[in-house]
Amino acid sequence: MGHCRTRRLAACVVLLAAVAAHGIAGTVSGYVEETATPGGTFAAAADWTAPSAAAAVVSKVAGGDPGYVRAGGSYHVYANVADQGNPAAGTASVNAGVGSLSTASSAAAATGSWTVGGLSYNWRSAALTAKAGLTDGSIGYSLTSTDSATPANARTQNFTTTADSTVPTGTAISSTNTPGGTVGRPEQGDTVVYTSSEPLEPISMLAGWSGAAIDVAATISDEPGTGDVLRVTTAAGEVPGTPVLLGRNDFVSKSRPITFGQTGTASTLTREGNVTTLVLGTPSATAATTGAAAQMRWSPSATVTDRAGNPMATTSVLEAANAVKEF
Ligand SMILES: [Ca+2]
Ligand SMILES: [Ca+2]
Ligand SMILES: [Ca+2]
Repeated sequence: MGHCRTRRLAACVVLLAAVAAHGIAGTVSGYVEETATPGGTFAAAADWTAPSAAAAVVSKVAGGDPGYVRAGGSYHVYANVADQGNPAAGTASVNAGVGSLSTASSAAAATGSWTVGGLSYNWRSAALTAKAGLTDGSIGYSLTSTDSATPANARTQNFTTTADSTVPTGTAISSTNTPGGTVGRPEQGDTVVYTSSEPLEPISMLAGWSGAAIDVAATISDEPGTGDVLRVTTAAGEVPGTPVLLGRNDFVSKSRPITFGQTGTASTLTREGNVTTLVLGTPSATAATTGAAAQMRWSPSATVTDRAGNPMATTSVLEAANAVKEF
Protein backbone atom coordinates (compact mmCIF):
# COMPACT_ATOMS: atom_id res chain seq x y z
CA MET A 1 0.00 0.00 0.00
CA GLY A 2 3.09 2.20 -0.29
CA HIS A 3 1.95 4.01 -3.44
CA CYS A 4 -1.43 4.63 -1.86
CA ARG A 5 0.12 6.60 0.95
CA THR A 6 1.92 8.89 -1.47
CA ARG A 7 -0.93 9.40 -3.96
CA ARG A 8 -4.23 9.77 -2.25
CA LEU A 9 -4.44 10.05 1.49
CA ALA A 10 -8.21 10.44 1.67
CA ALA A 11 -8.71 7.29 -0.44
CA CYS A 12 -6.36 5.42 1.89
CA VAL A 13 -8.38 6.38 4.91
CA VAL A 14 -11.53 5.11 3.23
CA LEU A 15 -9.69 1.98 2.14
CA LEU A 16 -8.40 1.21 5.61
CA ALA A 17 -11.89 1.68 6.98
CA ALA A 18 -13.17 -0.75 4.31
CA VAL A 19 -10.51 -3.29 5.26
CA ALA A 20 -11.50 -3.01 8.87
CA ALA A 21 -15.18 -3.38 8.08
CA HIS A 22 -15.16 -5.95 5.26
CA GLY A 23 -11.76 -7.59 5.12
CA ILE A 24 -9.79 -8.39 1.92
CA ALA A 25 -12.75 -8.15 -0.45
CA GLY A 26 -13.07 -4.50 0.51
CA THR A 27 -9.39 -3.95 -0.22
CA VAL A 28 -9.66 -5.32 -3.78
CA SER A 29 -12.73 -3.25 -4.41
CA GLY A 30 -10.93 -0.12 -3.23
CA TYR A 31 -8.06 -0.57 -5.67
CA VAL A 32 -10.38 -0.73 -8.68
CA GLU A 33 -10.72 3.05 -8.38
CA GLU A 34 -6.96 3.44 -8.72
CA THR A 35 -6.80 1.55 -12.05
CA ALA A 36 -8.42 4.51 -13.82
CA THR A 37 -5.61 6.84 -12.72
CA PRO A 38 -2.99 7.46 -15.45
CA GLY A 39 0.23 5.81 -14.42
CA GLY A 40 -1.53 3.85 -11.68
CA THR A 41 -0.05 0.57 -10.55
CA PHE A 42 -2.93 -1.52 -11.94
CA ALA A 43 -3.24 -0.04 -15.45
CA ALA A 44 -2.51 -3.40 -17.15
CA ALA A 45 -5.36 -5.03 -19.15
CA ALA A 46 -7.86 -6.91 -17.01
CA ASP A 47 -8.92 -8.96 -20.08
CA TRP A 48 -6.46 -11.68 -20.98
CA THR A 49 -9.11 -14.21 -22.06
CA ALA A 50 -10.17 -14.72 -25.68
CA PRO A 51 -13.83 -14.83 -26.72
CA SER A 52 -15.45 -18.24 -27.03
CA ALA A 53 -18.12 -19.63 -29.35
CA ALA A 54 -20.60 -21.62 -27.27
CA ALA A 55 -22.24 -22.87 -30.47
CA ALA A 56 -21.78 -22.69 -34.21
CA VAL A 57 -23.73 -24.13 -37.10
CA VAL A 58 -23.74 -24.17 -40.89
CA SER A 59 -27.18 -23.57 -42.39
CA LYS A 60 -28.35 -23.31 -45.97
CA VAL A 61 -29.40 -19.79 -46.95
CA ALA A 62 -32.99 -20.97 -47.45
CA GLY A 63 -33.14 -21.67 -43.69
CA GLY A 64 -34.97 -24.59 -42.09
CA ASP A 65 -33.17 -27.51 -40.48
CA PRO A 66 -29.50 -26.49 -39.99
CA GLY A 67 -26.33 -28.57 -40.11
CA TYR A 68 -26.33 -29.60 -43.77
CA VAL A 69 -24.78 -28.19 -46.92
CA ARG A 70 -24.83 -29.47 -50.51
CA ALA A 71 -22.26 -29.14 -53.28
CA GLY A 72 -22.67 -25.75 -54.92
CA GLY A 73 -25.23 -24.73 -52.31
CA SER A 74 -25.35 -21.38 -50.50
CA TYR A 75 -24.89 -21.32 -46.77
CA HIS A 76 -24.12 -19.13 -43.78
CA VAL A 77 -21.91 -19.96 -40.80
CA TYR A 78 -23.62 -18.89 -37.57
CA ALA A 79 -21.88 -18.56 -34.22
CA ASN A 80 -22.86 -17.60 -30.69
CA VAL A 81 -19.77 -15.82 -29.36
CA ALA A 82 -19.20 -14.13 -26.01
CA ASP A 83 -16.02 -12.45 -24.80
CA GLN A 84 -14.57 -13.14 -21.39
CA GLY A 85 -12.33 -11.05 -19.13
CA ASN A 86 -12.56 -8.92 -16.00
CA PRO A 87 -14.09 -6.89 -17.45
CA ALA A 88 -14.43 -8.38 -20.94
CA ALA A 89 -13.23 -5.98 -23.62
CA GLY A 90 -15.78 -7.28 -26.11
CA THR A 91 -15.60 -9.37 -29.26
CA ALA A 92 -13.94 -7.45 -32.10
CA SER A 93 -14.13 -10.02 -34.89
CA VAL A 94 -15.17 -13.56 -35.76
CA ASN A 95 -13.73 -15.31 -38.79
CA ALA A 96 -14.88 -18.63 -40.17
CA GLY A 97 -12.23 -20.94 -41.60
CA VAL A 98 -14.19 -22.55 -44.41
CA GLY A 99 -11.44 -23.77 -46.77
CA SER A 100 -12.80 -27.31 -46.63
CA LEU A 101 -16.29 -26.16 -47.68
CA SER A 102 -15.68 -23.29 -50.09
CA THR A 103 -13.06 -21.97 -52.50
CA ALA A 104 -12.38 -19.04 -50.15
CA SER A 105 -10.33 -20.08 -47.12
CA SER A 106 -11.99 -17.77 -44.64
CA ALA A 107 -14.98 -15.50 -44.24
CA ALA A 108 -15.57 -12.64 -41.84
CA ALA A 109 -18.74 -12.72 -39.77
CA ALA A 110 -20.86 -9.75 -38.70
CA THR A 111 -22.95 -9.21 -35.61
CA GLY A 112 -26.73 -9.52 -35.51
CA SER A 113 -29.42 -11.65 -34.01
CA TRP A 114 -30.67 -14.89 -35.53
CA THR A 115 -32.54 -18.00 -34.45
CA VAL A 116 -31.51 -21.15 -36.28
CA GLY A 117 -32.87 -24.56 -35.38
CA GLY A 118 -34.33 -23.07 -32.20
CA LEU A 119 -30.98 -21.67 -30.98
CA SER A 120 -29.82 -18.05 -30.87
CA TYR A 121 -26.71 -16.82 -32.68
CA ASN A 122 -25.06 -13.38 -32.61
CA TRP A 123 -22.50 -13.64 -35.45
CA ARG A 124 -23.04 -14.74 -39.06
CA SER A 125 -20.91 -14.94 -42.18
CA ALA A 126 -22.11 -13.57 -45.48
CA ALA A 127 -23.76 -16.11 -47.80
CA LEU A 128 -21.02 -18.47 -49.00
CA THR A 129 -21.02 -20.93 -51.88
CA ALA A 130 -20.03 -24.52 -51.24
CA LYS A 131 -17.52 -26.18 -53.54
CA ALA A 132 -18.86 -28.08 -56.52
CA GLY A 133 -17.01 -31.24 -55.53
CA LEU A 134 -18.00 -31.70 -51.89
CA THR A 135 -17.97 -35.33 -50.80
CA ASP A 136 -20.91 -36.46 -48.66
CA GLY A 137 -20.05 -36.82 -44.99
CA SER A 138 -18.67 -34.85 -42.06
CA ILE A 139 -16.59 -31.76 -42.93
CA GLY A 140 -14.68 -29.58 -40.49
CA TYR A 141 -14.53 -25.80 -40.30
CA SER A 142 -13.18 -23.40 -37.71
CA LEU A 143 -14.02 -20.14 -35.99
CA THR A 144 -11.43 -17.63 -34.81
CA SER A 145 -12.82 -15.12 -32.33
CA THR A 146 -10.73 -12.06 -31.35
CA ASP A 147 -11.47 -9.52 -28.63
CA SER A 148 -10.71 -5.78 -28.60
CA ALA A 149 -8.31 -5.91 -25.64
CA THR A 150 -4.72 -4.59 -26.01
CA PRO A 151 -3.02 -6.85 -26.74
CA ALA A 152 -5.88 -8.75 -28.40
CA ASN A 153 -6.78 -12.28 -27.32
CA ALA A 154 -7.82 -14.79 -30.01
CA ARG A 155 -9.21 -18.29 -29.88
CA THR A 156 -9.73 -20.81 -32.70
CA GLN A 157 -12.33 -23.55 -32.28
CA ASN A 158 -13.19 -26.44 -34.57
CA PHE A 159 -16.65 -27.58 -35.60
CA THR A 160 -18.14 -29.99 -38.13
CA THR A 161 -21.08 -29.95 -40.49
CA THR A 162 -22.56 -32.54 -42.84
CA ALA A 163 -22.15 -32.36 -46.59
CA ASP A 164 -25.06 -33.99 -48.41
CA SER A 165 -25.45 -33.79 -52.18
CA THR A 166 -27.58 -36.94 -52.44
CA VAL A 167 -31.04 -36.38 -53.85
CA PRO A 168 -33.89 -37.53 -51.57
CA THR A 169 -36.35 -40.03 -52.99
CA GLY A 170 -39.76 -41.34 -52.02
CA THR A 171 -39.49 -44.90 -50.77
CA ALA A 172 -42.99 -45.91 -49.61
CA ILE A 173 -46.61 -44.78 -49.38
CA SER A 174 -49.27 -46.35 -47.22
CA SER A 175 -52.42 -45.62 -45.23
CA THR A 176 -53.87 -46.79 -41.91
CA ASN A 177 -57.35 -47.13 -40.44
CA THR A 178 -58.04 -45.30 -37.16
CA PRO A 179 -58.57 -47.65 -34.19
CA GLY A 180 -62.27 -48.53 -34.11
CA GLY A 181 -62.77 -47.09 -37.59
CA THR A 182 -64.09 -48.72 -40.72
CA VAL A 183 -61.50 -50.40 -42.91
CA GLY A 184 -61.87 -49.13 -46.48
CA ARG A 185 -63.47 -45.79 -45.56
CA PRO A 186 -61.45 -42.56 -45.28
CA GLU A 187 -62.47 -40.95 -41.98
CA GLN A 188 -61.18 -38.84 -39.12
CA GLY A 189 -58.05 -40.33 -37.56
CA ASP A 190 -57.07 -42.38 -40.61
CA THR A 191 -53.55 -41.64 -41.81
CA VAL A 192 -51.48 -41.42 -44.96
CA VAL A 193 -47.80 -42.21 -44.38
CA TYR A 194 -45.18 -40.83 -46.77
CA THR A 195 -41.74 -42.38 -46.34
CA SER A 196 -38.60 -40.89 -47.92
CA SER A 197 -34.97 -41.91 -48.13
CA GLU A 198 -34.03 -39.23 -45.59
CA PRO A 199 -35.79 -36.49 -43.59
CA LEU A 200 -37.38 -33.86 -45.81
CA GLU A 201 -36.99 -30.13 -45.20
CA PRO A 202 -40.23 -28.87 -43.61
CA ILE A 203 -39.90 -25.29 -44.91
CA SER A 204 -39.76 -26.60 -48.48
CA MET A 205 -43.30 -27.89 -47.94
CA LEU A 206 -44.77 -25.16 -45.74
CA ALA A 207 -43.24 -21.75 -45.00
CA GLY A 208 -41.96 -21.57 -41.45
CA TRP A 209 -42.78 -25.20 -40.64
CA SER A 210 -40.56 -26.97 -38.11
CA GLY A 211 -41.92 -30.44 -38.84
CA ALA A 212 -44.01 -30.56 -35.65
CA ALA A 213 -47.70 -31.38 -36.09
CA ILE A 214 -49.35 -28.54 -38.01
CA ASP A 215 -52.99 -28.01 -38.97
CA VAL A 216 -53.82 -28.61 -42.62
CA ALA A 217 -56.81 -29.73 -44.67
CA ALA A 218 -57.01 -32.73 -46.96
CA THR A 219 -59.28 -33.31 -49.91
CA ILE A 220 -60.25 -36.44 -51.81
CA SER A 221 -61.72 -35.67 -55.21
CA ASP A 222 -62.55 -37.83 -58.21
CA GLU A 223 -60.53 -36.14 -60.95
CA PRO A 224 -61.09 -36.77 -64.67
CA GLY A 225 -58.73 -39.42 -65.99
CA THR A 226 -57.06 -40.18 -62.65
CA GLY A 227 -59.85 -41.18 -60.29
CA ASP A 228 -59.73 -40.40 -56.57
CA VAL A 229 -56.83 -38.17 -55.61
CA LEU A 230 -55.86 -37.05 -52.10
CA ARG A 231 -54.30 -33.60 -51.75
CA VAL A 232 -53.14 -31.66 -48.69
CA THR A 233 -53.80 -27.94 -48.56
CA THR A 234 -53.44 -24.89 -46.33
CA ALA A 235 -54.65 -21.32 -46.77
CA ALA A 236 -51.51 -20.86 -48.88
CA GLY A 237 -52.57 -23.57 -51.35
CA GLU A 238 -51.58 -27.18 -52.00
CA VAL A 239 -48.68 -28.53 -49.96
CA PRO A 240 -46.12 -29.68 -52.56
CA GLY A 241 -45.31 -33.34 -52.70
CA THR A 242 -48.53 -34.50 -51.07
CA PRO A 243 -50.82 -35.69 -53.91
CA VAL A 244 -51.62 -39.38 -53.80
CA LEU A 245 -53.56 -41.19 -56.50
CA LEU A 246 -55.75 -43.66 -54.68
CA GLY A 247 -55.98 -46.13 -57.57
CA ARG A 248 -59.79 -46.14 -57.60
CA ASN A 249 -62.77 -43.80 -58.00
CA ASP A 250 -65.31 -45.09 -55.51
CA PHE A 251 -64.50 -43.13 -52.32
CA VAL A 252 -66.18 -39.96 -53.55
CA SER A 253 -68.55 -39.04 -56.37
CA LYS A 254 -67.48 -36.96 -59.35
CA SER A 255 -67.79 -33.22 -58.63
CA ARG A 256 -68.42 -33.97 -54.95
CA PRO A 257 -65.03 -33.88 -53.24
CA ILE A 258 -64.83 -34.55 -49.53
CA THR A 259 -62.62 -32.38 -47.35
CA PHE A 260 -61.07 -33.50 -44.08
CA GLY A 261 -60.36 -30.87 -41.43
CA GLN A 262 -61.58 -27.86 -43.36
CA THR A 263 -64.00 -27.37 -40.46
CA GLY A 264 -64.16 -29.15 -37.12
CA THR A 265 -60.98 -30.97 -36.13
CA ALA A 266 -58.15 -30.04 -38.50
CA SER A 267 -56.11 -32.61 -40.35
CA THR A 268 -52.45 -32.56 -39.27
CA LEU A 269 -49.15 -33.04 -40.99
CA THR A 270 -46.07 -34.15 -39.04
CA ARG A 271 -42.52 -34.82 -40.20
CA GLU A 272 -40.58 -37.18 -37.95
CA GLY A 273 -37.34 -38.60 -39.31
CA ASN A 274 -37.88 -40.10 -42.75
CA VAL A 275 -41.65 -40.23 -42.30
CA THR A 276 -44.20 -37.51 -43.00
CA THR A 277 -47.66 -38.40 -41.70
CA LEU A 278 -51.05 -36.95 -42.56
CA VAL A 279 -53.84 -37.54 -40.03
CA LEU A 280 -57.30 -36.90 -41.45
CA GLY A 281 -59.56 -34.45 -39.61
CA THR A 282 -63.33 -34.07 -39.60
CA PRO A 283 -64.83 -35.07 -42.99
CA SER A 284 -67.24 -32.74 -44.78
CA ALA A 285 -69.35 -35.78 -45.78
CA THR A 286 -69.25 -39.52 -45.21
CA ALA A 287 -66.98 -41.19 -47.74
CA ALA A 288 -67.99 -44.48 -49.34
CA THR A 289 -66.49 -47.71 -48.02
CA THR A 290 -64.57 -49.49 -50.73
CA GLY A 291 -64.73 -53.23 -51.04
CA ALA A 292 -61.49 -53.87 -52.88
CA ALA A 293 -57.77 -53.38 -52.42
CA ALA A 294 -55.85 -51.06 -54.68
CA GLN A 295 -52.40 -49.56 -54.90
CA MET A 296 -51.88 -45.89 -54.08
CA ARG A 297 -49.35 -43.88 -56.06
CA TRP A 298 -47.50 -40.93 -54.49
CA SER A 299 -46.23 -38.12 -56.68
CA PRO A 300 -43.24 -36.41 -54.98
CA SER A 301 -42.34 -32.84 -56.00
CA ALA A 302 -38.96 -31.29 -56.77
CA THR A 303 -40.13 -28.25 -54.79
CA VAL A 304 -39.56 -30.39 -51.72
CA THR A 305 -35.93 -30.73 -50.66
CA ASP A 306 -33.84 -32.55 -48.11
CA ARG A 307 -32.22 -30.65 -45.22
CA ALA A 308 -29.24 -29.72 -47.41
CA GLY A 309 -31.54 -28.27 -50.08
CA ASN A 310 -31.32 -31.02 -52.72
CA PRO A 311 -34.59 -31.15 -54.74
CA MET A 312 -36.49 -34.40 -54.35
CA ALA A 313 -36.57 -36.92 -57.19
CA THR A 314 -40.01 -36.86 -58.85
CA THR A 315 -40.17 -40.60 -59.52
CA SER A 316 -43.60 -41.69 -58.34
CA VAL A 317 -43.89 -44.27 -55.58
CA LEU A 318 -46.34 -47.17 -55.92
CA GLU A 319 -47.71 -48.75 -52.79
CA ALA A 320 -46.38 -52.19 -51.92
CA ALA A 321 -47.86 -54.84 -54.21
CA ASN A 322 -49.59 -56.71 -51.39
CA ALA A 323 -51.85 -53.73 -50.88
CA VAL A 324 -54.90 -53.95 -48.68
CA LYS A 325 -57.94 -51.74 -48.65
CA GLU A 326 -56.91 -48.16 -47.98
CA PHE A 327 -57.84 -46.29 -44.86
CA1 LIG B 1 -11.59 -11.07 -23.71
CA1 LIG C 1 -29.72 -35.85 -49.20
CA1 LIG D 1 -61.01 -45.89 -42.02
